[in-house]
Amino acid sequence: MTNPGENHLNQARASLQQALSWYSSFRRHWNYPPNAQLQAAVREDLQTLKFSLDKLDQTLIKIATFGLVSRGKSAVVNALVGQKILATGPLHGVTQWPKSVRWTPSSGKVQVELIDTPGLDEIAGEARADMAREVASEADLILFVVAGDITRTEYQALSELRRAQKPLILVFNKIDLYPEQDQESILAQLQQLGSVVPDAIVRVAAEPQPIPVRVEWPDGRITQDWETPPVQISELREKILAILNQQGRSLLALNALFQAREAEINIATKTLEIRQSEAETIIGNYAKYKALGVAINPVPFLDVLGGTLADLVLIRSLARLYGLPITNYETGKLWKTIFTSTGGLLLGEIITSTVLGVSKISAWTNPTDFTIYTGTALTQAAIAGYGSYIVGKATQAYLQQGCSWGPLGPSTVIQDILAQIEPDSIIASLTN
Ligand SMILES: Nc1nc2c(ncn2[C@@H]2O[C@H](COP(=O)(O)OP(=O)(O)OP(=O)(O)O)[C@@H](O)[C@H]2O)c(=O)[nH]1
Ligand SMILES: [Mg+2]
Repeated sequence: MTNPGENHLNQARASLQQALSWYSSFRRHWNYPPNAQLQAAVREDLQTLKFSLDKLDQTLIKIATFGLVSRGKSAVVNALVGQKILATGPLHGVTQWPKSVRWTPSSGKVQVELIDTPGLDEIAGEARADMAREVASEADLILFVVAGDITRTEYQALSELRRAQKPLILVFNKIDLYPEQDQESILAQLQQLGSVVPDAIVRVAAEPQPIPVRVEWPDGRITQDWETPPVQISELREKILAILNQQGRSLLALNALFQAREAEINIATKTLEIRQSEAETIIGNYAKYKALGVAINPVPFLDVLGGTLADLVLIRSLARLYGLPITNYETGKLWKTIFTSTGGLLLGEIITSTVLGVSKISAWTNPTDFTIYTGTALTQAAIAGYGSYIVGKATQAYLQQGCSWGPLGPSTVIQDILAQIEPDSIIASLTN
């Protein structure tokens, strides 16, 4: 049997390759002339897709620390590596910029890059939020470091990461400062948060501080000495290694897909934005021709058939304008809109012919009905035109979401992978 992780990597690779070939080459040869503004707007997103694909082949796992100032983020990295590489200290803001440390765990199968970050509350306002988002989106796994009860800022950051579906271990550091009983009650509170699975909360003492001890000498003298309690990091180290060995590949695959999903949605959104006025012209034209056709054509059945066909052609034209794929994502919804549009037309035909007592056919045969005919035709034309308009709008929404939800689309593959993951693992907690 093939390793599920290997499978997940392959699925992610296929998804990203499809996206890249679709957006970078296919779109260029599409019927519409390339739009320079659009190409510039999506360049970065295409880069993201490319980087994510490259990353899949490197099997280098990125683990980032995260948390407020002075929680011991840098100390946790040092303790994991077993060397004091990064500066630590009691002042807030010791770490000013993200720093990477290579870690080759003794089990040897995976390469890890540990990324230490500045405290979330260190860099001012917007810049802090941006940096946080950037590091988070790059990392495959996050070590969220707290040191006791959590603050509102910590809670908000945790919720944000959860929304972004980031695999995360909550590291409760500085346990040397708390007696066992206090540790237990803090732990219980952290478990109550609901932002992390209980299994993903680990207690550590990354850089325990010396404590005063009383020394009683045989001769009765009493002196005071300082002793440093032992570092406690092995539980965290083992947990990380277990995750990497069992699910490292799935983590890589998921992270690449999360990034691809964001990039693809960005591309679709920007495309829709930049092609907006062209789209409006197309929808407007379809609405006009459909209305005209319905007004002139006397046979109700043909109205409905022709109207539906016109809607389908409109969908194709919009997909073509945007260069976005027509997938099977929520096609049901789109069909429903088409039926509403057609149904409205049909209803319009029935009402106008019963209320006005005349159908368009009789107008063709009986000239006296002609004025009434004009009213009927106008009403139906208006309904038909409006129908095209709502189909056009529904198509835009459908195309925007569709690229990520189609076959091999990142959202589809993410859902697939998460469905296969063992139910009580840290990754599995991302599904809900
Ligand atoms: N008692 C105790 N102190 C710790 C522990 N880990 C770290 N510290 C201390 O907490 C202080 C902050 O540690 P850092 O590792 O610099 O914290 P940081 O989160 O990287 O802080 P910034 O870089 O400023 O955001 C230092 O004085 C550490 O010695 C621990 O397990 N126990
Ligand atoms: Mg630091």
